[in-house]
Amino acid sequence: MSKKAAKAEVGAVGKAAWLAIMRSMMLARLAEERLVRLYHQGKIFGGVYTGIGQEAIGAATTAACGEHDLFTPCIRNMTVHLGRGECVLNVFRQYLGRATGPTRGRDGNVHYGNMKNGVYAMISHLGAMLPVLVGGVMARRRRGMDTVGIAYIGDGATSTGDFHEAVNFAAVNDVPVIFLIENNKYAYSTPNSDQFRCKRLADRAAGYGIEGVCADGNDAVGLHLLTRELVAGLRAKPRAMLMECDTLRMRGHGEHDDASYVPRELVEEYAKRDPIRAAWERLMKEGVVPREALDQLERACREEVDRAYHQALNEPPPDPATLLDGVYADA
Ligand SMILES: Cc1ncc(C[n+]2csc(CCOP(=O)(O)OP(=O)(O)O)c2C)c(N)n1
Repeated sequence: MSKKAAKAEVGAVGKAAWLAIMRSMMLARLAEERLVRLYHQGKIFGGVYTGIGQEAIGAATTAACGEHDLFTPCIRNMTVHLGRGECVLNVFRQYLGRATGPTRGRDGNVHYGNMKNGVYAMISHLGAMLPVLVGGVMARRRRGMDTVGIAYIGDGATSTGDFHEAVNFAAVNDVPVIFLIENNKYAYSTPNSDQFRCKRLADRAAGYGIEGVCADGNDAVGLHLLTRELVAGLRAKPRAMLMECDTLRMRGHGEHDDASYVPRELVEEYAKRDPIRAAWERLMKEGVVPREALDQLERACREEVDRAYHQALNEPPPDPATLLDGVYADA
């Protein structure tokens, strides 16, 4: 595509849509940076696993979808939650174990979702959410909805049996699901070279008889344009596909991990391609969103994160008398 055509395409999406994508990314970055500090102060219940450096993927792809579409996020997908309408206040409630949070102060802090937003609450078992999403999309389509699904998984999760079963089943039944692999090069400390022998994970698509595409996971603008096209294609002709997004985890597996096994040069290379800065610069350069609008958005996001954190902090933890609520079926 020529530079002129690419510019026209970016312009056609419109300022409001780009600002919404930027908002999801900025809110997630600011909220997660706050969560990192809180973790090291011992104020978080459980670990803290962030998607810092990977924000573009959830933000750009959810924004390309419709009201009835379905999503299964993983631990690095705060921008999937926010992109589908979750509020930062609920995020802090969840991590601070508040009774007012999505899981009412119970369960792991990443195990939340909201079906009103089409977002399933994840469980941590890698690959386990993939067949759930395939079934969810099939169920909605049988009810006459034109639902498409996006399943987000890491490179490591592609080595599970669940991944194979879900992709093969969706392929055979033409279920419109994008299996989106966030290849951030490591599954905890295991590098790609110890995980698979194919050149790209998207190459595996051929074995399932489906299409596989590769994308730059740090380029929110390119990723959004591509996903709009793919989602429209899947609605027109339902089918499964693999999408591999190249990215890097910019922190440890969780905050307990210093990631000393990741070469410094690799981290430096991806730091130069920070997804928020890259999108900011491109949108300004293309003349779609003026600098003032982005500056203003950033200020608003900082205020929102600050307000949400302080409000959540002042809310109550679960009442110990409710400990067994939801554990056994009520008579
Ligand atoms: C079935 C299963 N095996 C092992 C684990 C432990 N575990 C949690 S995250 C993780 C690494 C995940 O790597 P990847 O899928 O590449 O995602 P990333 O953390 O890089 O985003 C492992 C091994 C698990 N949760 N589930």
